[in-house]
Amino acid sequence: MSRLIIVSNRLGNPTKPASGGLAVALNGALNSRGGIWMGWSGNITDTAPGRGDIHVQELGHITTAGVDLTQEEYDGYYLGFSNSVLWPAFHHRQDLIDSKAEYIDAYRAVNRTFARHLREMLQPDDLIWVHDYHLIPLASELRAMGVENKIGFFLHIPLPPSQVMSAVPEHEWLMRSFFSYDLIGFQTEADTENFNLYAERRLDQPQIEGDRVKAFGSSVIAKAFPIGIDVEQFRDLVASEEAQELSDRLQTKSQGRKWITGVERLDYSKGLPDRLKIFRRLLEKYPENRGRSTLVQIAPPTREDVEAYSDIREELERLSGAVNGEFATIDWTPVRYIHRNVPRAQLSGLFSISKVGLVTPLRDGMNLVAKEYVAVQPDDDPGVLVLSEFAGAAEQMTDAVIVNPYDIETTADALQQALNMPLDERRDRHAKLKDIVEKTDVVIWCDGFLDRLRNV
Ligand code: ADQ
Repeated sequence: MSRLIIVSNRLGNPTKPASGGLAVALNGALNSRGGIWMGWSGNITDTAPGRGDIHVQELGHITTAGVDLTQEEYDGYYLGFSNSVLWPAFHHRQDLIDSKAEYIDAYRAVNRTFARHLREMLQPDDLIWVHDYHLIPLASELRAMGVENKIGFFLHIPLPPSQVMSAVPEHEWLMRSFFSYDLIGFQTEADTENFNLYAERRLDQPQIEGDRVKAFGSSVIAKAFPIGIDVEQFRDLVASEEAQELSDRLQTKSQGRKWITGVERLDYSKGLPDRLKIFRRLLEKYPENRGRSTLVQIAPPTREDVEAYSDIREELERLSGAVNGEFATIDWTPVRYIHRNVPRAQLSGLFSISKVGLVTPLRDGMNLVAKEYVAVQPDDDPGVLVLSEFAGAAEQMTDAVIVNPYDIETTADALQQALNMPLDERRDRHAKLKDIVEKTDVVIWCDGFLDRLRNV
């Protein structure tokens, strides 16, 4: 069996129990085939830009290779082009693009440094799998160095329509670099369609045959591989003492109360201010929820060095303060806002007793929280998933209560409907959602992508 080479911005740590489903799946795939995981070491050094010292560690079947970045590279490649240009544009927030000429240079240079290190470690039949928007041009850099191995790419975030993509500086170059891969995986059919439409509208005489797109004298397979979660691992968490202890405590406290839960990084794509407005509207319009329904919003900090993130924390604190100021009573706090990471066992416990999982991003590649929430609902008395139509997950999870989070009024109505949904309907929706989550778990996703790549 050929070795597997994973390349991602963040380096996984195979020695630690992986906390996220993705890390578990990738560690599993690497362990069974043997291989290398290459990524940024997490170190910022003051060596000359482009040198990118590499730290190689052998851990059983797996070799990890961590590449250092200089401050300049980190600022331009990571904070700059990846998170101040591509992230906002790919989440349809062209207004938040903050582009400087040196960003794209640093982005190219870091991709070249990764490619240079990788080429030195490669064997002819290694299978290479590159992850996410930080590393789109990696394959074209490798091809320019003569690498002929099969190379696949998976985009974890959405691919926007061509009109939005056009806002990205040098988008033709970026889109062209996709054609150096053998296989590109997107989260949804909609993303795949956006890729094909861009090719049709903006490339010179592309040919699209099934899932193969030909242009620039090369061809690539573009296909949806919706990512899943590690269902078993998440269910084990909910059975843990830590999770049980928390859910017992909450249930004792919540006699006759309903918990509504939202969990995500504090990112503008996740629609957090709108969520608080939706909850406030629920309390205004359906006053029977006062004293009864509590929104637990967990939103740990993320990318605080990027300017577009600085306002959102303040806005969220202001909004949650305002809702609590207006509606709280001596013995009831409407919003519990936690701006920290919470152990995953506790998250699973909280999900399991929440009557509503409120997942309302304005744009999201997939959204794993929606799947985690469904995975731990009790079959006999399940809660209801309220899901934004703009999360990739909505393409698969059609039995959730699907909402448009920009429309505060109808989403507040949908939340009220979810809180009062009859047991039969809840069970029916839950059974269908659970089936989808189980049938498309992360191991199936990982094997599906690699099988296809191997057979391209
Ligand atoms: P993210 O944008 O990070 O991922 P998501 O898919 O929801 O979004 O995954 C977040 C993960 O972090 C979940 O497993 C969640 O439980 C965990 N998490 C969130 N808040 C936490 C907290 N406070 N404490 C502990 N754990 C927390 C990107 C894309 C998504 C895509 C994934 C996977 O933006 O659209 O689904 O990659 O491809």
